[in-house]
Amino acid sequence: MNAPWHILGAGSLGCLWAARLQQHLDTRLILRNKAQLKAFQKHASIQLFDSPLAVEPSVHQVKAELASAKDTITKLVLCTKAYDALDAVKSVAHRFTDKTQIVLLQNGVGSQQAIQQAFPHIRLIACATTEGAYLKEPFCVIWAGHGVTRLGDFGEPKAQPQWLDEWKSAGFNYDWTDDIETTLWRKLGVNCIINSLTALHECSNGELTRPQNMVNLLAYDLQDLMIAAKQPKAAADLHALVWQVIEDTSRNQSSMLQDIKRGRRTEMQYMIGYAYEKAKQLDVEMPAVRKIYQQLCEKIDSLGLPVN
Ligand code: NAD
Ligand code: KPL
Repeated sequence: MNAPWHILGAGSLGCLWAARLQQHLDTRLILRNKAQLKAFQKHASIQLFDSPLAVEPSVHQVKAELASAKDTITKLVLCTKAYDALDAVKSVAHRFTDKTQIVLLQNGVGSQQAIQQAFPHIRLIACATTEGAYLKEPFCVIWAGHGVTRLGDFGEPKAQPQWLDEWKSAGFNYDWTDDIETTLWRKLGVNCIINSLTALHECSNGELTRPQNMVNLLAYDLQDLMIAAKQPKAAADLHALVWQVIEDTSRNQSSMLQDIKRGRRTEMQYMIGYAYEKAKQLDVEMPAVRKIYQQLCEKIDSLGLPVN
């Protein structure tokens, strides 16, 4: 009998992952508190709309529990925002064994290192996913964009985990890499530019053709940082990558703009904030990044949202 999958965080991606894994595998959702558990237990299921146009959801019966449960955790998918990631992992650490592996779905860079430092003996698998999902209501998820999840060992590359066969049988579109760090840095570059500028100008990704010059200046700065941080593969053709993503996602609102519009804390410190701090550490001059980071902090602060 395969060990169960534990999904920590019942937001958009957590509900999507739990609903899809549950179809083939023993899956448990770890909820935040007793109130959330009580709310879940009314239906004890997740509703999944396969696209924003889908009329009927599929319904998935999932077991739910709190972090304080006692059974061991072998395969954990961490589905919180980056700023909640470390505390969430700590909340279930009493259930880890020497076989525990954690799949990290967080956007940006920084949360993975924090978890690695706190849990150096746990196998961490980091992801960059283009899956898109949002909650219509609690435990009711719209699968807005069917994407691909690139994943790989955060730290020393090891043999591909056997559970990838389980993801395959659950219909996951994934792509294993031995160099997830390059993927994370490239995604960081894209997010630093697109998320920051769309949040500042309150525009769709496609409308970034207006501050075109700033897109290019930020890309030059970030390339300098990537070279200094010994990530030359991430720096290669960064401009072309960013313009390609702008074109491919032209009608999207970036996740940072969505957070700002909904009055929610952003993940800025794991995107442009990470780049800004890293540049200070490595003594890299990044005038465009500094300017946009400061403007973004001022805007977010003026909206009464946390800048950390
Ligand atoms: P979300 O805000 O919808 O969900 C996060 C959930 O985690 C919330 O329900 C929150 O209550 C829960 N949580 C936080 N701390 C917890 C704890 N200690 N115990 C239990 N639950 C806890 O976020 P999301 O949209 O699912 O995004 C998760 C991550 O995936 C983010 O880093 C995001 O940038 C990334 N991502 C999201 C999408 C998307 O389409 N939603 C796409 C790509 C990447
Ligand atoms: O990852 C994204 C985000 O919004 O967080 C991009 C690629 C910019 C798409 O909107």
